[in-house]
Amino acid sequence: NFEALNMGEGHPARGEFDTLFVDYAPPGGEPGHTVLRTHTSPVQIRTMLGQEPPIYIVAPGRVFRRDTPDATHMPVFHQIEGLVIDRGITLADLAGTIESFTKAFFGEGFTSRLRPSYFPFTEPSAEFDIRTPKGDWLELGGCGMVHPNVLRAGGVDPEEFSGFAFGFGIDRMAKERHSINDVREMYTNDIRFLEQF
Ligand code: 2U9
Repeated sequence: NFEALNMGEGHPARGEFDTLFVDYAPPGGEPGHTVLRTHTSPVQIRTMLGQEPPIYIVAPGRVFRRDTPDATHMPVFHQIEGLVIDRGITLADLAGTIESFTKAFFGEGFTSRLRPSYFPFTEPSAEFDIRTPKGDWLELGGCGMVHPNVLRAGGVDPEEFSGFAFGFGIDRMAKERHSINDVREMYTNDIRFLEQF
């Protein structure tokens, strides 16, 4: 969840994750040291450790952060992350993939843009926004070229391979697509809400 993603103990970026630990101890573990994953990235790390590149995967799943529920936050939510590792992968491949996804998911009238940002696990890093046919920009997720330290942590030689990764919140996408104004609606199982879909 942290070390293999270039966030060692004491890395300031760790403070941005409002992490949840549980008392349960797995065999050989200590109580209070089991972290509920704050992103689906451990899936990609295990994939890198378990198979040789080329790697082209998406990792959807439930993630956990210590947030007080409100209209835009839940302590349990869902992400989808993607990882590509191959020879000769560049930022152009990343930008093209995001643009193709934007048009396929939202419609031909939508476009995307990348805005420079920072994540410990990607370099360079960017936030990606989509532009609606009306001209409004919506922030959707983050992405970047996989940091050489992350490739190394996954057993991949950064001299031979490069890669890109992206991540976004599924709940937030559903919120945008269906004009839901409170994410908590998606967890309360109110039949009047569910019947609309
Ligand atoms: C590996 C290497 C790189 C995944 C990435 C983001 C940027 C990102 C957020 C979007 C909205 C999380 O749900 S959210 O709050 N995600 O901004 N995720 S790059 O980067 C990886 C993952 C795995 C091995």
